[in-house]
Amino acid sequence: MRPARQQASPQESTQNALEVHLIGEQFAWNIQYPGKDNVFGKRNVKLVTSTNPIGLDPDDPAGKDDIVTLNQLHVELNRPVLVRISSKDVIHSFFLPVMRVKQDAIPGMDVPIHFTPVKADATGDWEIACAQLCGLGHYRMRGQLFVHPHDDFVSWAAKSAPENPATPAANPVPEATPAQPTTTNPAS
Ligand SMILES: [Cu+2]
Repeated sequence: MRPARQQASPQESTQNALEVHLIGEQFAWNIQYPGKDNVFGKRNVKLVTSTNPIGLDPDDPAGKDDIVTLNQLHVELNRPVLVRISSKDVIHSFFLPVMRVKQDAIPGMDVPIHFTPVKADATGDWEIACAQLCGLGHYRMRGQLFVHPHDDFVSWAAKSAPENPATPAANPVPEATPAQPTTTNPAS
């Protein structure tokens, strides 16, 4: 099969690139986009919660418009993509078979890789795999790559922009409801 990416020098490949941060965790890929202002909000591992998986700093104005997705990497056709890869816990490996791209995701490191998609596909059939045996849930650590023509990418970004700028995560996990009191009143 012909690869769905083009070969180019690093300089060519990162001009006008769409830059995203990809943060691996057991067992998912978190993806941060800089949003309309094109500036990434600061991240702090101490701020990581179930609703803020990448630890986006709520006090940083640059992060208010950031888009955070879970296991879904959306990119633009014919536009270079620069992915900065890191991990929250153990060593994972970001693997995009269709782009012939593979790079370890290492805690404490921020590793750039780039590719330019030259075929569009919005079916979700293009897999993001983890190519490092990273724990018991390794088998379910997979995502999808979507390559959109320019206009579709713009509308995806508009649709995915945080409606409430105070909510950093696009895929919040609901907090558990507090348990009901179990004490009984002996007088009743
Ligand atoms: Cu993994």
